Amino acid sequence: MRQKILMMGPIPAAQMQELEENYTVTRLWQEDDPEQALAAMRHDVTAIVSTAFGRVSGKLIHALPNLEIISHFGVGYDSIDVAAARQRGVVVTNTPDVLTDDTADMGMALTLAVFRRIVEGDIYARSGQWIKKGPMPLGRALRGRTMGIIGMGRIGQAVARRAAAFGLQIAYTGRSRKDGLTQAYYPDVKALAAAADILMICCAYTPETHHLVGMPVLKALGREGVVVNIARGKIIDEQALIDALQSGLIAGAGLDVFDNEPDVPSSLCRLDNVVLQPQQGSATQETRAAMAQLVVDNLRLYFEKAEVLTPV
Ligand code: 8YV
Repeated sequence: MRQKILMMGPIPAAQMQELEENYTVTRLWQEDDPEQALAAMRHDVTAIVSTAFGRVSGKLIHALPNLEIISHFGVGYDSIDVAAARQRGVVVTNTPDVLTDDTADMGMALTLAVFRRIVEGDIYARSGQWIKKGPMPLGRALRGRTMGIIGMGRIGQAVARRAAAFGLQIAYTGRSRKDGLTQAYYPDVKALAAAADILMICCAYTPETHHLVGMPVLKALGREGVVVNIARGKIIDEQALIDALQSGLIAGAGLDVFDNEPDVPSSLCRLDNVVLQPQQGSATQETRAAMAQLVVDNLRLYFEKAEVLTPV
């Protein structure tokens, strides 16, 4: 009998097709009445494919008595109640490594965009302001500044390698000092912010990192400082960030993630000193295909051999 897969959101077409060829797939986000669809199939579902945008709650996990595996499309799995999955013996997998480089590239792209005013410059050139007003106001150089990285995991380290090539000094914070890393370690995020010009957020979203970057950290970062977030919106206290940007307490921000996606606060959209992206860190054709393939391969291996490639 074919395994029944509950999909919480879309993955690229080629891997979607592969899933549909091998399993019975329900696209929950396209159901007219998702509650009713779930109730009708809850005893049949053996696997969930989840994305960052469809929460896999403990309630959902417990409502599916034959669920065996959650194959998540993404490296960050804060949208899944992993404790509830473990309690039920449900395997959870994610997609690390394949998205590291693109996400790190986004961190540098946002940093450069803020310092060199890339988006403002694009608007200036397109809108004819260059002709009307002459050269636009100057940006700021990156070289010689210090980047403070919150979360020196795979993505944080990939950002650090890129930042070093741009002439930046690196410091970091995290749960502990990482063996083999020579960059300055700050156990305290406020001390890191005080030492940094750019605060680069790369850590996982957990109860410990909720609103980790709030007003005290932003004050410590200071008037020349820039915040870049390529991790999760809720790591920043968004209202504090907006207040700090509006009042000039910090110089700017590059944001790929927000507190209540896809709703981006209009007060952020009105600011010139921020560059915004609709969660594009892993959003290249190559990386999304590799992530989706890992989702499919984890499922296949699990159902064939009770093994997985990338367990959480
Ligand atoms: C999302 C991400 O998975 O990997 C993560 O944790 O946030 C992204 O790569 C992607 O937006 C698809 O949901």
